[in-house]
Amino acid sequence: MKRLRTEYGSKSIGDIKVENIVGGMRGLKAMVWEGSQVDPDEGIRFHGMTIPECQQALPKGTTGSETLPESMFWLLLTGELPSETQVRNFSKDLAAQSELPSYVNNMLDGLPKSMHPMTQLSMAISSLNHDSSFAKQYEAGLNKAAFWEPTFDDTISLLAKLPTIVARIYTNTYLNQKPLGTIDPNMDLCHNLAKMMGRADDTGFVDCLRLYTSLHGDHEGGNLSAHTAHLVGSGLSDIFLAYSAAVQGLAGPLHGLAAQEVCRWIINMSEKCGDNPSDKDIEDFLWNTLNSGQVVPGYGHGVLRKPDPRFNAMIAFGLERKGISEYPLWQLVYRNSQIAPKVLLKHGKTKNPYPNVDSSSGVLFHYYGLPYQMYTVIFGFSRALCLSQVIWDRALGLPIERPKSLTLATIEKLAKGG
Ligand code: CMX
Repeated sequence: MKRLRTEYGSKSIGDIKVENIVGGMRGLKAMVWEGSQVDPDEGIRFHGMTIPECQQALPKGTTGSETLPESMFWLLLTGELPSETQVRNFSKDLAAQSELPSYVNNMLDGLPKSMHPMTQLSMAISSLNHDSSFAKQYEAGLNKAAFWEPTFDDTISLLAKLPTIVARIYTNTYLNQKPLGTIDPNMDLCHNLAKMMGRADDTGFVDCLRLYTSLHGDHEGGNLSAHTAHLVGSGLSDIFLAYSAAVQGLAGPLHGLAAQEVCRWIINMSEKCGDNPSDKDIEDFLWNTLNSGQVVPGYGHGVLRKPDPRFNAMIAFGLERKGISEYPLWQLVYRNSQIAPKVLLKHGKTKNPYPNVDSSSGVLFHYYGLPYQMYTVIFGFSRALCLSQVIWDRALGLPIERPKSLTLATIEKLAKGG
């Protein structure tokens, strides 16, 4: 980074158009992000590796056949593939830090069951700031060169505790009881999450969690949740504050909440059109949504211009499992993915008429019996993998983020050459 700064600091690698400014900063190259990069046609690469390459190369669990999010975090943070032994030890380190302080448990237990699980998630994460190693060391006078070290410790602590938080939100809200199992100190994050939800014996569910969590963790830096973590973190808020803000962003229906919205929308379709509707019925349902001024959830993307390879990976997971591929709602999702792009193209607004990551995930969780408001919470567990970048932000000493804003009148003046 030092070399880039000194040799190329004043070089231009693109210009800023008015459409970038008024168009949600689309396409503006404005951030350093090492772990992953998204190509509009090809989709995501994690340190240069495609999803199938990662699925092939990254260590899996001791049960099941899917990649562990621990492996993905290791790759994102270090740029290297971990060995199986390294991942097993990492899982054990995480399991050892999984217990929640009693104040977090008490707070979660006291929240109304009607409160959206995403609000509960964000509150629990934010409250962990009470024990932030970074916040404490900063207050005591921490050298800037060492910022990354307690940031790393806080990130590991958060990753370790997220399954415990998610399980407690689930059992409190939907089962009216405490988590159903305890952490197995020798098992991975997703196995332990399923165990605390009382579902460790369902290996399909555990594998679905592993695949989902590995793939949803990072999607370069500009997406709303990752960018929020990076932005809030740039002011040296600790990881818990930065990530709780990211989770608030993930809770928006145009971003992570789409996971639950897709499922609600597909259930509406099946209620209206039946389990086995004709292509025409599906088209009519799509037009009905569009003509009433709503978006088709699970379609479109700020960067991608082809079907999302994460969508393809989750669909492949369903196709390989007989029970899922025969599940009526899953079949609707699958058929809709072949019809919706044609309708959206005809509608002529969205730049990307293809399914995005949220299109297929919700219905898989529905198959495994999860209430739909939990889908984005699992997304929130996964997206924490992107905090690998905030550790790097601190190691690289990146400054507080502060882009320039302009009034409409100034933009017009500049555009006219004034
Ligand atoms: N259905 C209907 N209209 C859509 C659409 C969809 N799925 N996707 C985009 N459009 C519309 C936009 O609303 C916009 O309309 P206006 O010009 O009237 O404002 C127009 O098409 C152009 O939008 P775009 O440039 O193609 O898309 P954006 O980059 O602005 O937005 C996204 C991207 C994802 C917010 C948008 O495609 C969308 O709302 N999709 C549905 C919600 C969704 O699935 N979100 C999850 C995304 C993945 C994630 O972050 O988790």
